[in-house]
Amino acid sequence: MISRRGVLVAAGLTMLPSRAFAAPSIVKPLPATDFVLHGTNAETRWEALRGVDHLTPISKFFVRNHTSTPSLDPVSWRLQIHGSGISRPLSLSLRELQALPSCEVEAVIECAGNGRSFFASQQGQTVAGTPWQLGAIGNARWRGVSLRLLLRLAGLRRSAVDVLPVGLDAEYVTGGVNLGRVRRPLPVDKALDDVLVAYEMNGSPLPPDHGFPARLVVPGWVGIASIKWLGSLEVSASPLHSPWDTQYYRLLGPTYPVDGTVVTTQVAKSAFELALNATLPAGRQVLTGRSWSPVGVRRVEVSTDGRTWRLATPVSRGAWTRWQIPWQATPGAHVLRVRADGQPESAPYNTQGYLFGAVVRHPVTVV
Ligand SMILES: Nc1nc2c(c(=O)[nH]1)N[C@H]1C(S)=C(S)[C@@H](COP(=O)(O)O)O[C@H]1N2
Ligand SMILES: [Mo]
Repeated sequence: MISRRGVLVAAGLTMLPSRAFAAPSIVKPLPATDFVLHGTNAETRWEALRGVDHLTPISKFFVRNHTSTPSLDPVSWRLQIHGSGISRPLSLSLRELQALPSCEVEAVIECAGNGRSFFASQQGQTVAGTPWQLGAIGNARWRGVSLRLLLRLAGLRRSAVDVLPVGLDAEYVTGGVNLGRVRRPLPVDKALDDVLVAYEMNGSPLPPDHGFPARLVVPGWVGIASIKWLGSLEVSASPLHSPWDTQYYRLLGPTYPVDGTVVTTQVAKSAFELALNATLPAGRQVLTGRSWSPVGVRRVEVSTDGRTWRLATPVSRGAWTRWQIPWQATPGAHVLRVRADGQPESAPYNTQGYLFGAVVRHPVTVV
């Protein structure tokens, strides 16, 4: 039998223990060609998606962990559904969950802070949080049970207002304060709309880093809504809160009410499948990229000259749109821009740098 190492050597891959690539909080390998590490998180490099099909492969999907990926036993795991908003508390094993009617959705998971670094680099504004470029997003096909069905099975009451999904990862301690398990209330209206309790990602069992054995997938909403390593759902007849809706994931700043406003849905964004400051050869290029918005993308425009905009051609459509556009590249420094459906020139400032939906200036050098 050939060892894994032997296979990798035979495949011409230089051997470094995979630990050398891994952030200690993340299980899967994180090769530097695919990821930029930020503490406990790993950002997908856009240049690593060039030539990649419509869905983000699990191996290239960004990871956002408040602490670390837990190791959960699928045999003893249970999903508990309880609270004043239901009449029949449920405790489901993974087998029981998988035996229920399932459905599949294609949805992006995107961090609310995706693009945050551009508040500083484009708008000169200081904001708190992980300085993501545009790689805190991935698109997958998820299979699982609709949350609507689970809530009906649990005897959802008319009086129910909020659902609080709670993760089984470690309690989150920051600045010496223990904020408890990662959890964030979801209004019952959204819970009954298109939310999934997913146990498969791109046809495989959910991988450890993405929520094994089950996670919420909340299409169109900021990533924090899609709680990983789901352990329980509290359904309540009175409003529920957690630090993830009172302290984080609120738009705070001079143009907002004192308590801020809660962040729910995402905004449109676009990215080239190129590194910032990439070097390209002169001549005819095909620029490629992807644009996405919770309401779908109709029109993508690209500017290569700092003045005029040309329509890009869609390559595939779904939870995001892949597109391409030819470009006759001349030697020198250029700034590329792309916008979907009227993305604005600037993003409204908020202290935690959420929802950066402005057009990103993408510098490249042609030689
Ligand atoms: N239990 C739990 N769920 C979580 C998180 C977490 O740290 N713990 N991070 C959230 C955030 S902020 C985001 S952006 C997404 C990221 O999902 P991914 O790591 O599968 O890409 O998961 C969300 N769900
Ligand atoms: Mo996030």
